[in-house]
Amino acid sequence: MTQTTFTPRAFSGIKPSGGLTLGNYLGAIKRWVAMQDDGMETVYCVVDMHAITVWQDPAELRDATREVAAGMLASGIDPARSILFNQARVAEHAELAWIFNCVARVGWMNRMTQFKDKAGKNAEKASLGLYAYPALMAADILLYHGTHVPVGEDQKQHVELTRDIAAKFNHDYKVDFFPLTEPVIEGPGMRVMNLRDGSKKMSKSGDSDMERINMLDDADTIAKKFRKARTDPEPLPEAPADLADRPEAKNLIDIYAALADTGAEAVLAEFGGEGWGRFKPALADLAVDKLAPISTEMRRLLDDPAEIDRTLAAGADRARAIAAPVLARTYDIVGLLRD
Ligand code: AQP
Repeated sequence: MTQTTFTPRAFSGIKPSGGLTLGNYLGAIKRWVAMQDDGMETVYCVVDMHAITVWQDPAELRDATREVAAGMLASGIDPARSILFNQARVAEHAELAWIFNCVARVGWMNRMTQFKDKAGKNAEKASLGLYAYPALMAADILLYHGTHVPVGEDQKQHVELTRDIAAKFNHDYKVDFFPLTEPVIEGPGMRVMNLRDGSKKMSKSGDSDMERINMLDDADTIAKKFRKARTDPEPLPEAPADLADRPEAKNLIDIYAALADTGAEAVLAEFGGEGWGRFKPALADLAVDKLAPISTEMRRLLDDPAEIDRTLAAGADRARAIAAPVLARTYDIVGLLRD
């Protein structure tokens, strides 16, 4: 079989399961903007159908979908250069996901650590959608023949599963139709941790608001959250290697480095050996400096939700123009009759 060469195209998404966090910004959106600015073809999606794998209040889901879109736009995603839309507007995602449900194996799904984390001890009561989520994610990526998927470290396993689904589909149907996708994971701050427990990641839907920085937090709230962020009694170390057993300290230093576009080494060159008294306010100032322009623009955009909806609908039209022929060809390959 000859190997098809696929045009480089990035796909990534964010679930509107709550307001945007600093984790979404540093782990995902910041790099999405860089990929767009590098001239790569980029497709970015508010993955609302993923959000409903756990209960979402309908009115809050609508608000969160617009907030996530506003966050992407305010951070520099340009709808003229990137395709930006919400998943529910392009029905091909759900249709291809069904086919992938029939390609993926139960054994593969059983190995997904995110399902185990999210379902916890109540796996029997989790929705079937939460379990099948990685097949929908594979459909999201492969509908656009996405070759690059810029995600945080936590999503790496799902991107690897996307490769497995593509490879099995190509093998079973003796085609070379879906590309084998690479996760793109790099740079400091790629996994932003919970401010109260450095062993957990910062999440939109965590129990306490104090454990995360929301993109719409004001300056006082950001300062308060960093001031109260958990640390240990030791001073900041001189070298990054000494952060290995200090998850909370490492997290704050990584956040500083990511916001300043530098590395932990440079941060420790400035603050190493000191207590937290100077570092925490400096971190808060830096965060406010970097995030305030984004939150101000987000608020401006959110004042006109109809305009956000128009932007998402226009993006969906462009997305469908790519997705529909890929789905049609998939139906043909599988042997599903259609008009
Ligand atoms: N804490 C994080 N650090 C680095 N990257 C992160 N991402 C999310 N949180 C962090 C990255 O953001 C992109 C979109 O993720 P998502 O919001 O769709 O899904 P999630 O990772 O399940 O996010 P949450 O906030 O943890 O959602 P809830 O609370 O609803 O379960 C991805 O690229 C992700 O890596």
